[in-house]
Amino acid sequence: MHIGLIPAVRFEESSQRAIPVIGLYYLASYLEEYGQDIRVTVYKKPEEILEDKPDLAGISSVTENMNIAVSWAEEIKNKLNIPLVLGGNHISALPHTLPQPFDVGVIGEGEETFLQLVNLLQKESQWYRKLKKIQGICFRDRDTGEVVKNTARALIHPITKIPFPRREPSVWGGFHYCFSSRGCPYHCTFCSPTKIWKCYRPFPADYVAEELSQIFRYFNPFYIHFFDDLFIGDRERVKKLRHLINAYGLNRRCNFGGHIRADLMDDELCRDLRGMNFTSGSFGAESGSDKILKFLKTGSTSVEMNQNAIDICYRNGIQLNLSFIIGTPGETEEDIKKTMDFIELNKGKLMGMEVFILLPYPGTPIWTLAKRKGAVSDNMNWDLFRTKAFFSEIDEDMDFVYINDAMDRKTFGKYIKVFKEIDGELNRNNLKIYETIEKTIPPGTKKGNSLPPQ
Ligand code: B12
Ligand code: SF4
Repeated sequence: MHIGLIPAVRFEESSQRAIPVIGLYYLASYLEEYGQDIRVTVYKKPEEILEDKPDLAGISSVTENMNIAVSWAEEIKNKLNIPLVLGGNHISALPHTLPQPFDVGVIGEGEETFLQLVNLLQKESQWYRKLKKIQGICFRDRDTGEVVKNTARALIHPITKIPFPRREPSVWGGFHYCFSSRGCPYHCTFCSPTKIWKCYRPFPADYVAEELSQIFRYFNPFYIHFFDDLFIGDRERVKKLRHLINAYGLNRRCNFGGHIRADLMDDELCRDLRGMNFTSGSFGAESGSDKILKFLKTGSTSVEMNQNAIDICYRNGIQLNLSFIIGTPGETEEDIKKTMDFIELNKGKLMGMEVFILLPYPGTPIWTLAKRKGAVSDNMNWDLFRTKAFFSEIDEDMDFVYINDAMDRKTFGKYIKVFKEIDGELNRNNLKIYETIEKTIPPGTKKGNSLPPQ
């Protein structure tokens, strides 16, 4: 069976098209490892699917790209009439909203569920009558037209059962990243991935070191990014990984970076990180106001902890990129000014920063709050979740879901303008980063099924 996978992206945004969506390459390697007679192609453009005519198409989508996912699905259904599956953060949070013309939605961790689904399709011509048997999906009942949500599937155990994601030279040329864990043990009120991953599951250090070595054999990069929600959630593992990275000699060949947490940082951890040549970290400082931080991070961090972490990283030579959130419910001008002061105070110690407007992503406590206010609904226009990857590109009059009653939208627009300037000043060199990544991808096969040499 030939399966075509594609991420729903906005092609006009370089930040969306430049970095391969690794989840689809995990699905590809899992299906090819554990399935039979399955071939998976990851496509970039829907036209490639129409031309290639796979037996099934799967689309991955985040909330802001759902309108794109639906329009591609409609075109594929009309022209090829093949089964269509939707996966990713959005449908995992709102499975009962599975839009037409998708047949099935995969909720949460996708590998095992998708394999079971594909096995069913391979065996049964009337597969749509047997979907009730597959845990972890939602589907449209063909008789009633209703969306049915099945019982949840347990997370894959042991996690080492998951093969490394497929890495194709035609798409993996520019920027190298991996996941050394899935999930996060914290429960920030705005965070949507926790819904998918439920708990923190680190891959063992030897698994991670092996994956890093594979990346080296294939690409010999000078930097590898751990895109984990939280790279440092298990300190013992950091120590083991430091040891293995040194034993493999990888620390002499490349730098590493990834997401950390302010409350977990101390000198000893920094020494272990530096010991593996982990030289750049990022964490969500979110706000300079303790009141807002308490609301966003359920009391797990404070302004003092953030300051402490900045100072520890600075003196240990770990370069920091901090992210901030504005537009939180209850945020007053006084709160937002505290964030500006915090940035001003620390800008000399930062490598860069990111600013985000608080969006009430489905599945989060903030979504529930926004729903109570009537600001969002299950069948709303998902384009209203659209902002920009780079804050300095945001238009202050842009239409998006705004849920802060403590500041009117016009005044907030004024602060968007101010933060654009702050962001521009701190990130002067970062704006073109995705264009640069894209240009370094070597020209390769159009459909990219070939693997690099072992
Ligand atoms: C790495 C990353 C990026 C990278 C790479 C792009 C990518 N999507 O991989 C970059 C920086 C480019 C990026 C950009 C964006 N991102 Co981003 N990103 C992430 C991050 C940190 C990890 C994603 C990941 O690879 N996870 C690991 C893989 C294994 O998991 P997965 O993708 O969820 O896939 C699994 C399942 O979901 C499922 N699955 C997924 N798709 C499908 C499809 C099918 C058919 C099936 C069967 C199963 C299935 O199976 C997979 C394996 O288990 C997440 C946070 C997170 N932890 O999820 C945010 C996250 C996904 N991003 C987010 C956003 C908003 C964006 C942007 C819109 C930002 C912007 N304004 O430009 C763009 C959109 C880009 C896009 N391609 O859609 C949000 C989405 C929230 C939401 N509900 O919509 C997240 C959750 C972060 C957050 N703010 O909460 N992102
Ligand atoms: S620490 Fe980061 S990944 Fe974890 S719940 Fe908070 S925002 Fe999400």
